Formats: sequence, C-alpha cells, structure tokens
Amino acid sequence: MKIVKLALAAFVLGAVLAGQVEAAPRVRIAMVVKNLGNGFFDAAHQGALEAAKQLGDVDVIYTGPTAPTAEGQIEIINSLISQKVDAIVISANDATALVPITRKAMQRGIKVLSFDSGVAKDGRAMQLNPSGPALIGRKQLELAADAIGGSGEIAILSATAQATNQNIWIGVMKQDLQTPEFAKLKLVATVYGDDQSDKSYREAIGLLRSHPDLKAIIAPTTVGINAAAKAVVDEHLVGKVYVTGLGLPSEMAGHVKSGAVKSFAIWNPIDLGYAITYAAYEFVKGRASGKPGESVAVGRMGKLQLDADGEAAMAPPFTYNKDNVDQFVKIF
Ligand code: RAM
Repeated sequence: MKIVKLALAAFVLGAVLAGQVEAAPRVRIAMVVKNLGNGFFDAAHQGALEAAKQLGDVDVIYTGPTAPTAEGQIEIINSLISQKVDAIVISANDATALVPITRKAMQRGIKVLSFDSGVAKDGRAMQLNPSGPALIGRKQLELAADAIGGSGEIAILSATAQATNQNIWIGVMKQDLQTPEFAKLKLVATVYGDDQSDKSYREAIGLLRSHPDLKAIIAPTTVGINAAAKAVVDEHLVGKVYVTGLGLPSEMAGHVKSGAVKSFAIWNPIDLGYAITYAAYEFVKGRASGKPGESVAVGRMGKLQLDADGEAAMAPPFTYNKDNVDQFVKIF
C-alpha cells in the first residue's frame, strides 16, 4: 500500500513539474520612452501592443520618466533590472550617460535595443532609426525652403540638448546649410524646448520676439512643432513666419488649416514601435544578436538589415500638407 502511495505521489509530482515546463513563461518587453505624455510615444506603444498581440506570449511594460532626462531613465532601468524583464527597448535621452546602466542590464541577460533616439553602440545590441538621419535632416530644410521661397532667416526649436536623434538631425541640417542648394537660408538660433509643451512655447515666443526677420522655425520634434505653431498664431505672425519639422498629423492638422504650417514630415510611429518590439522578441528567442549585416525579422514590417554599427533604418519620412493631413488625423 505504502509503495502504491509513493508511486502515486511521484507520478503527481512528475505531472506537476512537466506542466510547469510546458507552460513557457511569457516574454516581458519593457518600452522605455523619453518621457510620458508624448503622443509620438503613445503611438509607438500602440505598435508595441500590436506586436505583442500578434506574437501571443509577450507582455509590454510601457514606461518612462515624466521629464525627458537620462537620470529618470536610469532609475527606471535599475528597477527593470530587479524585475528581471527579458528585454528593454529604449528611446534614449542621452547617448552616453545611459551606457553604464544598459550594460549592467545586458550583463544580467536582458536584451537592450534602442529605437528612435539611440544609446551609444556599447550600450545596446542594435539601434532602429525611423529613417536615415541624412534624409530626415535634409527633408526639414527642404520643407522650410519651400515654405519661404528659398531664402531668409530660420531657427531651430529642438527637444532636449542631449537628445541623440535631434542632435544628429541638427548636425545634418548644419552641414546641408553649407551647400549651394540652401545657401540663402540663414540659421540664426537653435533653442531647446525639452519636449515640454510650455517650455517649447516659451522658447518659440522668444525666437519670434528676438528675431523680427525670422521666416521659418524648424522643430525636429513633435512636441516642439506643435508649440511653435501655436506661438506663431498667438503672435499674429501667420503668413510671415512658417513652422515646419516633424509632427503628428493628429496634432498638426489644425495648424495646417490656420496657415502657420504649410507642410511637415514624419514616419509612422506605430510601425516603429511595432518593429522594435518584434525585433526585441527575436533577440530574446536567440534568433538575432546584433551582428553587423544580420537581418532581423520584424513581422508585417519585413526584415531589418543591420549595418556595421548595428543600426537599421525604416522608411523615408512622409510629407503632410493641406491635401493629405486629414486622412491621417485618426491614425497617429
Ligand atoms: C518627439 C521626440 C521623438 C522624435 C519625434 C519626432 O516626439 O523627441 O524622439 O522622434 O519628436
């Protein structure tokens, strides 16, 4: 009898263990954004959730500091390390300041991928750019030149002074301004609104008041472009100063109608969030490692091809104006 009971107990224990082995744990992917409350990242989150749903065994942890600082992101990553998430996808507030903490995460077996705004090469397995930086920089100068007939004073209203992505695009714009094509555009100031609406608005007002001959403000940030357009309207400068840069159709349609903005550009932030989440899953499953030349499967977006620095780029930025902006208002 005793032997029968023991055998039964062993059988039950075996079944329980087998059950545990069979039910593979879900994959936890944390999306760390520059800051919360930014519509651009809300759209990226939507894409992350779409990828998770499609993959079936993924939970997305959407998080970020309230203000876009490296310190805020470091604190969050520390806590994600203790939670032992499987992967972190991050849009970085600083390329280098985050490296020690993201390296620590990687040493603990967490896959770290950056998207949108990159972490320096040592601190991530790959970086997903929305589109080639040269294309993004140039596009914004073209839109500014178009809006003002090719010549005049321009200013840049950026996000934070440490933002990897904006700083790369500003670098491209400054180089392109040296070429004959843009010789008649004169960059008179670069200011930082820190991706906060109120600070961006104040900086835009400052530009308008201290540069009476200003013809265009380029804001390579969805927060900045929205605030700058509002400033132009409030200062009664519609028709005299044009705002362009990178914006969300849902936030910019009204400004296109008011005339403060003729055209602006952006890529699809939902696709970006979808692709980076999908890519993170591939890293967790051991099907990608970030090697130069590697191709990473990203579901409905096809494949990402990594370059020598472990970077990949998605589609060219798309231009919006009064003819097409309304079609996208409900999407992002
Ligand atoms: C803001 C953020 C983001 C950038 C977009 C264009 O939402 O700064 O990083 O890619 O603008």
